[in-house]
Order: sequence, then C-alpha cells, then structure tokens
Amino acid sequence: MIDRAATDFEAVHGARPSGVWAAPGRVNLIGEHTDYNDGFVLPIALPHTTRVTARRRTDGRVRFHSTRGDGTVTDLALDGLAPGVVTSWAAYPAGVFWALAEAGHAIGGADLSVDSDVPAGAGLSSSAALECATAAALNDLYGLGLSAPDLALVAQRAENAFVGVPCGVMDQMASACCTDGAALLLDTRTLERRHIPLDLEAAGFRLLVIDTRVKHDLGDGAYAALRAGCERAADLLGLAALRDLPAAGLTAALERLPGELAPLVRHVVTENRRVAEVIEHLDGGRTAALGPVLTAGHASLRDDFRVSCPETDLAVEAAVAAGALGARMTGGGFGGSVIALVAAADVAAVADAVRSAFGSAGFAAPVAFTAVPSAGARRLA
Ligand code: GAF
Repeated sequence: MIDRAATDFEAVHGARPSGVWAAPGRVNLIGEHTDYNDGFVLPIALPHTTRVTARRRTDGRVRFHSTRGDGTVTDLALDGLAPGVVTSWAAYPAGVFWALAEAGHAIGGADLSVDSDVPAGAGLSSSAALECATAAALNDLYGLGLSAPDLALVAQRAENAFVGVPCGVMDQMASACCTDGAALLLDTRTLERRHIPLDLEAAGFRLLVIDTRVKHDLGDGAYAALRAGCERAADLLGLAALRDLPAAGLTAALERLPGELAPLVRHVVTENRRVAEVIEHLDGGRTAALGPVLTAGHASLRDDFRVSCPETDLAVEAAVAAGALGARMTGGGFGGSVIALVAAADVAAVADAVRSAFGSAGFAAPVAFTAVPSAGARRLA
C-alpha cells in the first residue's frame, strides 16, 4: 500500500514523497451532541483510515490530489488561503494549512495525495480523518512538535472557521488521540482523557456498524441550529454550558425553559449520565449491560434531540429485535450510521435482519461491518 502510494504520488507530483500519514474515522459509543455542551464522549477509532502522502515545497504553493477523484490537482497559493476561497473537498486539508498559519506556525508549501477507505457522508468522521492526517503530515514535515490534542484543535479550527461547520471537538480528538484496543473517554471542557481498554471480542461480543447510506451533512444548518438551541438554553439557565446542569436539577430547569428547548436540554443531561453509566459498566466488566444504555441513548436522540431518521430508527429496531443487546445511531445524525452491540454468534443474523427490514421498507441496502477500537493518527512511512 505504501509503495503504491509513493508511486502514485510521484506520477502526479513529479517527485518522491517524504512520508505517508494516516488518521482514522470513528464511531462514538455514547455521548452524542454533548461535545459542544462541554460534556463527555466515548468514541473509538475505526480501522478505516485516510492516508496523506506528502512532501514539502519551497515555492509557497499547496497542491492537493485525491486518488478517489477525477485526477484534478487543486493548486493554491498558501498566502491566498482564506475561508470561503476553497469549496471542494480540498477545503479540509487547505483549512489545516490555514489554521496552522493562523496559529503562528511557520508552514511552507506542500504536495499532498489523499487516499481513504473511510466511507464519506456516513457519520464516520471522514472529514476529521482527512484534517487530522493532513495535520499529522505537516507536523512532521515542518517539525512543529505539536501533540495529538494540539493537532485535533488545529483540525477543529480548520473545520469551524475555514470549512464553516460549527462542529464540536469529538471527531478530531478521536481521530488524533484514540489508541488500539481502547475507547477514549474525553471531557470536552478540559480535554482530559482516559483510555478505557475495550476488548469486546474477548468478552464474546462484536460491535456491528451499519451504514444506512443516507448521506448526512453537518453543513446544512440543522446541526448549527441545534448547537445554537443548546447555547441559548444554557444562557437562559445562567450556565456556562449545559454540562453544568446536574441531573438532580433537570426537572426544575425544564420548567423554566421554552417548550422547544426543554427536550434538547433533557437529552444532553441524560446523555452525559449515560456516558457515566457505560463507564461504570465497563469498569465493572459488565459488557452486556451496555446494550440497554445504548438503546436508551437512541430513544433520546430520536424523541428529544430529533436527529434520527426513519432509516436509523429502523436499523436500531431491527437489530434489537434480531437479538442485538443494544443499538443506537452514532455521530451527528440526519442519516449516517448505527452501531449495535451483538453476541459474536448473532452477527450474521442481526446484519441479515437489518438488510431484510430495509428491503421491506423500500430503503436502499445498508452496508454492515464489524469494528474494533483502532489507533489514532500516525506516520506510516
Ligand atoms: C458530529 C460533530 F462533528 C461532533 O462534534 C459531534 O457534535 C457529533 O456530531 C454529535 O455528537 O460528528
């Protein structure tokens, strides 16, 4: 794979690359729409990665090529980069150059070729994978000495200010900081992290990921509206963020809020509680007990936060009916993917049941695969 990347790179850019970097997509086990409320999240990195093959340039230009595209090379002057200037997929890596320069790092030009097996638009963080692989490449090429969380913050800045999506920090932190064999418990306020060993296979389970193939798009305004709603609710309650509302104060707080904001707040407070519950079960070695917590999380996203869709609801329902211990949509919602915790012996039956339910409902066939907690951004060669 690495030899091929170097050969492809040379064919496009006319010189050998200096290295190859990879960053993964993610699924979030629990803690959805909590990150921009300063709350808690528990993602794992997927084995699927985006690879960036790169070398420095000395003429102040950045050139981006994707092996999945039509062969076009996007060629830009570094000093001309500004939000709104790049509107194609190249906005993600270009945004990383821009964010590093904005933070005062001495970055020169570079040639980049990008390859990926992270499904795009599936709620599996293909954008964060591309940003983090680019940031890891530039960190090494220009000897910036940035830590993994620093790279995640640069990647998030690129997405917020250059691409224009007001995402929280979970996806970039997952892609940059996750480790093999562990879930990442992240406090999104302090960025304090705990790597929680997660060997589902040894416990006799599998994590089934079901891509509904309903493309989700965080840039279409619905995500921003939800984030604004949560921030308004925190403001009305006199809190810095919804993370500061204790579960014991929830009922009283809901009475003080306008009808459209109360369910958002209920979701965020109960979801932070569910993260804590999942951690308690994992710490206690009670893997099967995670199932009902995941399914309760889905109900909250469906009924209170209202970010599920008929396909994700059906995938959860069919998976649980076929014997999954629990299931929930993962990521921002409005389509995307579902995760299901399944006994090893039931994986095929659960995947078949979801496929057959989709067929009966007239939905396009979903794509299912099992995932193990994998490594974060790294240099491959
Ligand atoms: C998307 C965002 F990018 C994350 O920051 C997070 O808010 C998530 O939706 C919902 O938990 O993936």
